[in-house]
Amino acid sequence: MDNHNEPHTISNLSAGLKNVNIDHRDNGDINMLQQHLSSQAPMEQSRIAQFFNNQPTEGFTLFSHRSAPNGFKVAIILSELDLNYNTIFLDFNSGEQRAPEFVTINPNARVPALIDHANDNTSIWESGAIIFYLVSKYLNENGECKLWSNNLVEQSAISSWVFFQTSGHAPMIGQALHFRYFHSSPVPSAVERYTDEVRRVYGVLEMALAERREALIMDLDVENAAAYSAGTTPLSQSRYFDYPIWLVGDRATIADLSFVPWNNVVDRIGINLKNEFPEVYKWTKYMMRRPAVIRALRGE
Ligand SMILES: N[C@@H](CCC(=O)N[C@@H](CS)C(=O)NCC(=O)O)C(=O)O
Repeated sequence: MDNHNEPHTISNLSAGLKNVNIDHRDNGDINMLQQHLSSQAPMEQSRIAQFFNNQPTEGFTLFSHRSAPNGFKVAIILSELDLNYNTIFLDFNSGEQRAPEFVTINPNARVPALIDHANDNTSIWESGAIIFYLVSKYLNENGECKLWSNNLVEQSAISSWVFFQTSGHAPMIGQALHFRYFHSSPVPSAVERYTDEVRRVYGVLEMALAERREALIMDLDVENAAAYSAGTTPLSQSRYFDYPIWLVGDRATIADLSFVPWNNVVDRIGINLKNEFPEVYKWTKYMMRRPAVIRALRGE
């Protein structure tokens, strides 16, 4: 008995396909269709297809979006390394991120993606992978890279922070923003869960930076170190209390810079870095003042 309530199975599908009959009598129609199509004016190519048909031969192309922190994360690294790059800001409203040509370079249909034209148009996707590609290439070509390291132990410490940024920091802020502003119906528990998780992540950063601050003060403010250790003088009185500190080593690396664009948007989920996470706030301010960061965030 034919039961219409049964879910459709593969055998329903193959039975249906058996009814599709392609024989020589259909060829006349196909020929007519082909003639009709070839008489039409050529279809206008999308700007994405045009780009892929005629790619530059040097420099990098960054695919990004005007309000995508993950895209600006990569722009900051390109800019800091003074690399020659051009940005194509995709239009999400018209679905450019799903253009077939773009999906061939990023199967996840998201920004950022990067093409290295000088390296056979090698394409890289996922912001973390792109950042590691850029600094590794730079290190190979120049023997050193100020944003990375040639020391294995330092490399692993830097990598931990970058992975933490891409897997713990960015997605939690993204979800908090989504449930606060874009979800189809209010879900207060989701807003609370993701905002709390973002606060937890900033707690981890604040603690790490505070430890770096203490180590720096003990190192540089030698004459007062004993008073700080004894707790008779608070660290905040040190002249090094506002001195720049970094997550790894004594300079800004990709560990630090990868956090900048997302730090810039957390006020929108009700987090006040200045009041709640003062070391994170000072650290972000230092990075936001760097000329290369300013240029990248302006989309220059
Ligand atoms: N894990 C990815 C996340 C990429 C991602 O989610 N990008 C967003 C913009 S920040 C996007 O392309 N959204 C477009 C869409 O959802 O269709 C990365 O770090 O590259």
